Amino acid sequence: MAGRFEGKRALVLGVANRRSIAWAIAKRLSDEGATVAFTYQGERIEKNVRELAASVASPLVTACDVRSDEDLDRVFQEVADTFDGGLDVLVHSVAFAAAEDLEGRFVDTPRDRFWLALDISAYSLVACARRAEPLMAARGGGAIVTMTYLGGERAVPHYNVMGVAKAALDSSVRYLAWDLGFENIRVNAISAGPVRTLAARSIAGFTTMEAMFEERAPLHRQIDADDCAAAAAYLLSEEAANVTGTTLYVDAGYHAMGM
Ligand code: NAD
Ligand code: 0WE
Repeated sequence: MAGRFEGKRALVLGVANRRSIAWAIAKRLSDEGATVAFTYQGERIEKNVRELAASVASPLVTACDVRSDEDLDRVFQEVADTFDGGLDVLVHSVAFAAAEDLEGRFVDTPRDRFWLALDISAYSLVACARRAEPLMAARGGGAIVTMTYLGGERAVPHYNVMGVAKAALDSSVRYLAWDLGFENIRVNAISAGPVRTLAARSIAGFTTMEAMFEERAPLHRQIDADDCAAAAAYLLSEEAANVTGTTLYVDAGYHAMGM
């Protein structure tokens, strides 16, 4: 494939396995010439991520729990050491809410689990962007992409506290775009339709939701992780040089409908 990312250095957070949206994006960046560093959340998925990373000759695979400032400080230090103090691309594809909060009623969300979901799913983007800023500024600019979902703008039954977290994430994209624009760093989101990943498969009623999606979306078909990767590659490339603070919907048109 033509090398839109030849000579570019990327950091990807959020690969759990080969189905992860983050993996599709990382593979696409690598296929187009990027060198890609990875983080993984815990020992449980370390082997998966190391194998995937090795297949794209990644120079850095390191642990990162985005709730930990110490982890984040270490990760960005390792990235600086690996990439000679520079970073061009950051992919944030991380979200978490307690399983029980994606089943019951939103009104029952307790305080600690509300903040857990917002910490991992929204604040983590801000925490990463702040640490990426000097590394991207050293390269004359950069681009950041995060993954969001329509449930942050509309009430999607059972998405619950994750929807509130996505609303905070979406707004963070706009404020980060303003702050980091001074350094020629762009910040955008991709709003994806349902994709059968690890994070989605365990969700009760996911199959019913897919059927409803296919019926109501203008294109009457599912989207996949590679569709997200194509959109991410665009937003992260020079072709999107004047695109920042926005959301690109990769959802077969579902968001455009009122019925
Ligand atoms: P996934 O399970 O493959 O990815 C989620 C990732 O979040 C995992 O790699 C997991 O390790 C990571 N994570 C969770 N808690 C973490 C923590 N404390 N520290 C570091 N990492 C942590 O599932 P996915 O569907 O690829 O999800 C990626 C992103 O895409 C998420 O932001 C999700 O909200 C978003 N998204 C998914 C869909 C979908 O239908 N699958 C649709 C729209 C948006
Ligand atoms: O963002 C997501 C899912 C994110 C997610 C998934 C899990 C499952 C396992 C966050 N935390 C957890 N915690 C777990 O313990 N999506 C956009 C996919 C998704 O999730 C839904 C959806 C859709 C779509 C939940 C309810 C309704 C629709």
